[in-house]
Amino acid sequence: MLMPLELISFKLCPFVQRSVVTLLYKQVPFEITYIDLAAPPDWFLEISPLGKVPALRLDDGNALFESAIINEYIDDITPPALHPSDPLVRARNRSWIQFGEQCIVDQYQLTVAKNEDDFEAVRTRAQSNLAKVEAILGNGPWFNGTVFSLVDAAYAPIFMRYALIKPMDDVMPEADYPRLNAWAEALLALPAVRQSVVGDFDTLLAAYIRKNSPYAAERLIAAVAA
Ligand SMILES: N[C@@H](CCC(=O)N[C@@H](CS)C(=O)NCC(=O)O)C(=O)O
Repeated sequence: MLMPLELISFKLCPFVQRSVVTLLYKQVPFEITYIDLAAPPDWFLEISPLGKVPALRLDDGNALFESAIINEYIDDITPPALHPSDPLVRARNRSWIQFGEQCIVDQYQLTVAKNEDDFEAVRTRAQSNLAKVEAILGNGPWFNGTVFSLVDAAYAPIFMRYALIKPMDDVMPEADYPRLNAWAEALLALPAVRQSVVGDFDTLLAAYIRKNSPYAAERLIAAVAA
């Protein structure tokens, strides 16, 4: 019998969102607990050695950390598997999930860039990394073709955030990234993705950007917050 799962979260975390997408897509019951990352509770630091979310607590006292690992565990205990069975395809999927972490970091750094030079440098790097994903994508609609996988869950948070800032800055223009745009469109139409963030996500993200970088706020958020 499936044990209740508790996902430890921060409302704006794209890595947490990878796991929420997986849980919702697989219709796995779970609870979500939000913590203050600036003042993490002791019990959290005991289960997440780097002090990072997501962490996943099981009701038998065990806990896991790292979004990619958590997602594989969720997938393993809730068949049918989203992760491919072929060892090479599975390994390749893991590689691109790992690469997606850098795409998330690029995107985060864009939202905290303090000035034009920083912003442009990060934007260039983000686009260069996105181009590497564009180059290996097939016809879709998902990363592996017709079958949804953990790679899809891993990239959905990136596309949601780029879609939010698109009215101000289209980092992933259709003309240059046609396959990424088609993939993003398919993902953002999925209920498991649409429901994977809190209701006031746009406002919270805008406030976060404003607080951390007035410069990035000016470049990115006019369209998502009054
Ligand atoms: N590789 C980790 C990255 C997780 C991560 O960086 N989470 C951020 C929030 S989005 C965090 O907890 N930061 C707190 C810190 O670095 O102290 C994963 O995939 O789970």
